Amino acid sequence: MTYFIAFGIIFLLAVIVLQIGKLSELATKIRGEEVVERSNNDTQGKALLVFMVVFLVACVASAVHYKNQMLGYGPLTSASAHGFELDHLFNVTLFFTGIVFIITHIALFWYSYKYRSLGNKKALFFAHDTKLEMIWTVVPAVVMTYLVANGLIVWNNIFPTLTSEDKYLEIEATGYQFAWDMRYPGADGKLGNKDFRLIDPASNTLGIDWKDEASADDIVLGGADKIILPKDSTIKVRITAKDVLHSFFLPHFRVKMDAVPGIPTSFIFTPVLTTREFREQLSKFPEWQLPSDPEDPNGPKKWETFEYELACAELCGKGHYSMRRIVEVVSKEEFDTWMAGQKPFYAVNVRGTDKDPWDGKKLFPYEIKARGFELRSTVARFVDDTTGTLSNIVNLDHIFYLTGSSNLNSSISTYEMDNLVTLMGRFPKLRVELAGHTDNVGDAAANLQLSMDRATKVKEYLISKGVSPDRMTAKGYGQVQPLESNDTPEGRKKNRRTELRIISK
Ligand SMILES: [Cu+2]
Repeated sequence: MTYFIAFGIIFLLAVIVLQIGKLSELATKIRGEEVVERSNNDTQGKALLVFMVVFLVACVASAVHYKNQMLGYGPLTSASAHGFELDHLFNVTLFFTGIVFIITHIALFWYSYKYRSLGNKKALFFAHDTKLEMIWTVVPAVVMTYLVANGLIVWNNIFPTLTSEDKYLEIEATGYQFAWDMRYPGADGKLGNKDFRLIDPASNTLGIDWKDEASADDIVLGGADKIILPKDSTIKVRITAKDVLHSFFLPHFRVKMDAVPGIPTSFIFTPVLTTREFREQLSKFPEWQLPSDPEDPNGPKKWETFEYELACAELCGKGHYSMRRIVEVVSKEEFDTWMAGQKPFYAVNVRGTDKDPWDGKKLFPYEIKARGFELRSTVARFVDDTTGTLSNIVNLDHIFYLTGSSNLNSSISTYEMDNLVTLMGRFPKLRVELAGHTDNVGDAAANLQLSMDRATKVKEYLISKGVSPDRMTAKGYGQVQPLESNDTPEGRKKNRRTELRIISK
């Protein structure tokens, strides 16, 4: 309805303008053409002068009004180290172009007014003025040279070259229609290799090469997760794209770089304000005290709901807008805690599947470390326990045997047993029983013997590594103590196991 009324008003206004035009045409005929033309020139010249004043005042007023919502000023200072330099460059450029803007607009409208034709002046023939030409050539040339030189210096500063000695966190952003996949290097600090031929839409959208051991602990954050970054750490983002051009844009960090399929680009920056600190900075300005949802005046304020964001700055298709991601900057300690809680993509999605080049039989250094830590802390909890409620049994679920044999199957078993050796050294008073169990497949008596042989195998390994035989016994329980039902393959797999039973601590 509003649109209909607005359309009606515009239509009627058009009719009025048309009628006025017709009237002035008639007036011209009555009063004589020249007289009317001069009076029109006079009106137009004065109107242009009024327009100039209103326009320039509006420009300045809007700049003042919105100053606290512009990047690089007041609350929205740079959240990254290099951004301040960039903002300075921007402000210097704005200063010079602002002067030119005001001077040219004043000149444009002032001369239109001053030389409006009133019939009493003749145009001046003005061929040439060397001094004037020198001024309008030299002054812009000097200013431009200054701006360009400044720009080159800043460009060089914000694109440093990192050497292997520099400490930095290298992460990877892959843009595609229409999201970003982020990859973090995991505990080893290295991103694994990629090969586009390994891309599989179901199991490996980035084409990560699992044969590269550096890939094993890589963490992949899908489209909806927050991107977490540590404060005061140098971050190098490796930027790529899978389909069309995208652009990796972090406006609050003054980071922007094209993501080009086939040509990796990168950007190095250092966040200097956590999300919390940036919100505090915003909270000091009245514009950010308004409710973030205008419908809910008592709800959270704008500064409270502020988030850094990643956007795509290349119009890449109809879902372009949905490439927005929230970025959160936290302290280094919080970042490390967050990182420790992330599950490597390989461990969750690849290990043991038909895409796993290691056939599920490889533990990576970070996992061996983590497993050793897990074993030791479980035992430490038991040793320190005074309530007597904790179980004395630890399942050694990383020890595998060949089917029907006491021979060990994978190198993972060796790592698990090496961790046991460390454990026995760490807790010198510990006396343990190594308990073997089987599933119910086959003959019970044979299973009892097999479980005994398996437990003995582990004991012998520990003895060979220097653990005293007096501290360990090996015992086979056969198939009589299943953990789960033997009716399913998963259940049977769980029942075939070796346990560490703590006898005294
Ligand atoms: Cu895009």
